[in-house]
Amino acid sequence: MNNNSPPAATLITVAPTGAESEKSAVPALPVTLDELVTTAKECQAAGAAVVHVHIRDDDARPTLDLSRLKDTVAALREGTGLIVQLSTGGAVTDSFDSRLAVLDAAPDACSLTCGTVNFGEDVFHNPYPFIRDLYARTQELGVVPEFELFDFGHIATLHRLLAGHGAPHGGHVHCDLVMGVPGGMPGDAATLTQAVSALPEGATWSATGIGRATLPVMFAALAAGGHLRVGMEDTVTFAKGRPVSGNAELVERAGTLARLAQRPPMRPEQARAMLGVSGRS
Ligand code: KMH
Ligand code: ZN
Repeated sequence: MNNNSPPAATLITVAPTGAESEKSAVPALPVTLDELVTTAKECQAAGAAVVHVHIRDDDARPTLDLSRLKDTVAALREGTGLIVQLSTGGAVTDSFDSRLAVLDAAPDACSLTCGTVNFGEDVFHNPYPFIRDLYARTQELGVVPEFELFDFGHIATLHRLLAGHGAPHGGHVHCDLVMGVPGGMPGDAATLTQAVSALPEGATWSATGIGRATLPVMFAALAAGGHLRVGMEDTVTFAKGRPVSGNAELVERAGTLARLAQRPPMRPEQARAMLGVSGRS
């Protein structure tokens, strides 16, 4: 059970790019390092504290190239105060080895998905031995994981992981409910409530709704005392018939709703303290 009282502030994570949308179809998608750093700065100014990062190659295709990842971590640290969370999910076509090697770019934090899930027409593969190896590597390298939960079985796997392998680096469990993926749990208030009640005691959590689930999940998460993830990885439509113009407007909308809920956006240093991410030297 998870009976925490609502936090005083709202952690906003921005996921600006993802691996799925094509630049040709979504011209506002940040795909170069310059575009990524620019959007990250704008999102920090709008209230984000964490950036969840997928990168692209020179042809704007998803890549896990280690040298590019290292340059990306350095540039985001130089240009922003955001917590830099690299995706270890990558694209559905990425190998387990390349996903494990993401941690060698030494980010502050990483995503760690707790199970396999149908992903539209594809399958996002996360068998338990891979999850366990990735978790062990986060502990070895001192990277703070965020547990990505696309379905209820993933919550059971998170309990199994923590019971078998101990606390994460930083000592705190933070989860992200990814809702509304075709193949995962639906993005509605009833499902969110059930999922939150199954999280480990003391865990904090954010939620994100994919596509049309964006707004219902955001309202439900705020009502239930959760944190928020927004960004063009998860939705490219701001309102019916109106494409997102950039990530900052999604962060601004989340910040506005968080302030209305009397839980204003958390600053990066507050987020570091909550998540157990060490400060920059
Ligand atoms: N692109 C998805 C296949 C993560 O970043 O950890 C996986 C994903 C999850 O986006
Ligand atoms: Zn991602």
